[in-house]
Amino acid sequence: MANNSYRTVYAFAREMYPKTVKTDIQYGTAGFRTRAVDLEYVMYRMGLLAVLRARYKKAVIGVMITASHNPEPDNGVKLVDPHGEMLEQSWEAWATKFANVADNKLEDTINELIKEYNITNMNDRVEILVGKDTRPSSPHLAKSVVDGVLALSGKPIDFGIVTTPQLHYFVKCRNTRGAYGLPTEDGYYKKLTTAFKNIRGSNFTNGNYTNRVIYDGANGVGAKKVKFLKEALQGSLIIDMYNDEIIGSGKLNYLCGADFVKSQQKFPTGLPVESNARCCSVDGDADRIVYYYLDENNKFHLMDGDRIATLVAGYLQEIVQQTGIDLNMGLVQTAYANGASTEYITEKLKVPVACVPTGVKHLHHKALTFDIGVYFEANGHGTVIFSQETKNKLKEAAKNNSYSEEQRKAIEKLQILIDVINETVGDAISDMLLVETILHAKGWNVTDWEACYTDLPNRLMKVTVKDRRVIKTKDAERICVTPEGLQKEINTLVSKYSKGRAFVRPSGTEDIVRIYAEASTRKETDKLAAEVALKVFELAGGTGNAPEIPQ
Ligand code: NG1
Ligand code: ZN
Repeated sequence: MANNSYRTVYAFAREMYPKTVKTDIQYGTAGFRTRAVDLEYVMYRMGLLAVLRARYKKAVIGVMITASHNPEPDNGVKLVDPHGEMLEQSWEAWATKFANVADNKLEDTINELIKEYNITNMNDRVEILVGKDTRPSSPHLAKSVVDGVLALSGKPIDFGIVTTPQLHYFVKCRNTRGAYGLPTEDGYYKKLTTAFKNIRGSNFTNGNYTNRVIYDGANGVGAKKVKFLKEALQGSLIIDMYNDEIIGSGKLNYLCGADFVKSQQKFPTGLPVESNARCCSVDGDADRIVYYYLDENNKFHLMDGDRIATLVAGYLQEIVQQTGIDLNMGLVQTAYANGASTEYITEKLKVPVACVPTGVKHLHHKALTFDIGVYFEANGHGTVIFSQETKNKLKEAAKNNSYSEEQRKAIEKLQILIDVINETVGDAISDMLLVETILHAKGWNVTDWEACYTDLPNRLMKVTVKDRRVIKTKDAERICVTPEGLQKEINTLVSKYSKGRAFVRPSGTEDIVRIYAEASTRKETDKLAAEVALKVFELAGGTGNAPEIPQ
């Protein structure tokens, strides 16, 4: 491709987007994420990579600028593949290479990729959809992406401020030529809310269910977008929104949002205290959601991704049974899923559960192996995927008179439900509509929902070590292979506690080792977590102060 028409790529790189950071960064589970001021050249290069990916796949590709639940000075970028899914793993390595190569090697790297994938259509004017969250640094960084796209003669289409899942949806809509929905924001709201209203019917309440939810927008895009959603819902669901200072307030994700609520296990700032009122929080790019409430004694109760997953899987299982169609359904979790949720779903609901390593792409991938795959991370990121074959079966069955009227009603309901769901990726807005649909159908309030099972107390800890890569794991991160002897020590500690479980793994997004523990009481859980943390500290080269064991 050493072609004069691409001179702009290198001129731009040299003059406008020189590499300003020496240390390497890595395209991880959540793309690139770091301080916004260090990202300009990375964005430009991701614009280039997106064009190459689009030419290789002969499809529309997305680029989303966000740092999700991170604080405001950070930003980040992730690429969206043709079906609206995360960037294929083999290209993550290319993304890393593109980001880290010296300015004068950028041309060689582009040529290397073109050669490796034999990209011959270098003149195709491929479309790249660009979206961004509400961070003040986002518009500027979006311009860098657009410049990268233009430098390789791609066609950037800027969708402005959108949620991450909306951009994934747009990409899928574009690539299916509208079969998945209209690739516009209005199209998105219309698809989701039409299905939602259709299932709900004219009775907005049912049994213990009331159609009002208190919503924490994390001062981000999730707040901005819910305003449009509310209009489209036409009163079928009342969303009382808080934490909706959108841009420049400096409060994005601060003491609020899904990550704060889940990791601190605390009620967020800015929401009214109302006993037993159903509340939910989304994160900074609205791809995660958790529910919670405060009881009469102001005690905080969390309904995290595991709860949502069990609610959804249980309900779908019921409807599938009513359809009389043989469909295999599975729930995908990670090792962070609360043991009580796994037990409830396997023992009580009899839905098979698969456990995969942390990271949405692993969950998504596994969910694709079922006719209906439900996946959720405990932190509230998840969705449901229906295979094309399942959709075809439903379509056929809906026309088939050998099914009873009751069965056909269930089939129709399932078909409509699919349209409430954003299958491309976890989507806080769509997940909220799904949860509300199920609670409405069951006539449940938040305490009825919680009564399904009792979470085991759990604790997440971090330990800083010299090099977190010394920790290697297997069996979906549940077993630690190195450093030698660590797993044996963990086993000994765990065996002292009733319902004890613990595992350790290196974080993919921070320079730390994470420790997870659960046991039958809070006191035991805290002790087990600290004991395991101390073993990690001792055997894996801990730095700083050693973890203290509570007495
Ligand atoms: P790491 O840092 O690898 O544990 C965290 C979350 C993941 C996922 C990614 C991407 C936990 C324990 N880990 O990964 O679930 O969401 O961030 O954002 O919540
Ligand atoms: Zn997010």
